[in-house]
Amino acid sequence: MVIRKCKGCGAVLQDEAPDKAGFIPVLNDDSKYCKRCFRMMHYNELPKIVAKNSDYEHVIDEVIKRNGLVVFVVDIFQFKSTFNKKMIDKLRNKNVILVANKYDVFPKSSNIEKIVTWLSHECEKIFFRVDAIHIVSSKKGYFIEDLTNTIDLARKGRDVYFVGCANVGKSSLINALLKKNTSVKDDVISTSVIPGTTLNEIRIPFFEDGKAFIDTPGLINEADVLGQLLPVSYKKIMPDGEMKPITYQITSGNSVSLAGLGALSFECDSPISVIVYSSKNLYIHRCKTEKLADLYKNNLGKLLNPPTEEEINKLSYVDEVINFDGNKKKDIWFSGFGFVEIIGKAKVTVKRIKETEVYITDAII
Ligand SMILES: Nc1nc2c(ncn2[C@@H]2O[C@H](COP(=O)(O)OP(=O)(O)OP(=O)(O)O)[C@@H](O)[C@H]2O)c(=O)[nH]1
Ligand SMILES: [Mg+2]
Repeated sequence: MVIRKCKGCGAVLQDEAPDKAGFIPVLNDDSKYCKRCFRMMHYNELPKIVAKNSDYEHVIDEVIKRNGLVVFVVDIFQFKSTFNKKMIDKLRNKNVILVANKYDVFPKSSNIEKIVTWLSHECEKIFFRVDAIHIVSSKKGYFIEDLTNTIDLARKGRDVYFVGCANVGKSSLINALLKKNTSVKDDVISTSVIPGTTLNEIRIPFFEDGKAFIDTPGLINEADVLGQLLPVSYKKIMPDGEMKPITYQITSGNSVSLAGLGALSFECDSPISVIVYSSKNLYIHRCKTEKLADLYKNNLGKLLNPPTEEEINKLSYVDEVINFDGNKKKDIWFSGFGFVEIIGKAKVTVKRIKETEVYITDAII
């Protein structure tokens, strides 16, 4: 029998096990999408079966052995956690185009050339050579033509592989490329807010020479805040449109709470500026540092939401002290839900969910 794969997630179609990947009630020669993908596409249902990192490893190692052009997709809103070391180590010595997706969530006023320079600097710092850097929005279709042109030039008769962490928008990017360059109007590959939507390699013939776009499962980042929360909170954390930065003039003894996902407490000799870049659905709150512990004790899961009351029981927080010398504007990146720009000299106590990470960079904006 010919093995048929679901066009939405790449799983092998089967009509025997409803709880397993690739299930379709009636399997025949016309079958295209499994029940899971059909329900995601037509009823906006979230997938219950998701890829595991073993699926990612299995596919990516296979893909990397082949002689293809690699499009390494990162999420610009979660740059530090999706510019992932494990991914990078696998991609060294390959032909790589770095694509920073989700540009639509950045403030319209942000300077795209400066961001490209910033990205190339981040690559240089770790000696990661890329052939080109592109900033795009798969959702809005921004700069997809420019990326198409670069792929055409760099491909040299090869297939094009889309790789990266889960949820960065690899499948959305292929859908956007198909919509921009063919008569396709609707999404071809399944996408969702749940990390692990794509289950296996998906080959989409695209080029006249028979070569294809190839989607892959993403590496699930264990340090991402999503791993600590339930799907109800995901949509609040991911910006659904342009971020509206919130600027504070901060003096010593002030704190800023980022919903219930973390907080920053400041000690500084003179006032500093602090700019929070996150989803506008997150409740950002300034208070006196001496009140922060009570705020978390009394309002976590309520005013400070996410996390929801259902999620808080399994969460614990840790404090980390970071000193800023004030010579350069810096960003503190929280894995999964945004970043905070610090302008000035300060000692900052960062409260974060224990399993998640924070990263410091020069300011991106
Ligand atoms: N704002 C915004 N959201 C996007 C963009 N591209 C993708 N998304 C959203 O990001 C989430 C993940 O998108 P996917 O395309 O499923 O990501 P993926 O990298 O294929 O994820 P896996 O298959 O899990 O590895 C979905 O909720 C998308 O709607 C974008 O350009 N802007
Ligand atoms: Mg995908």
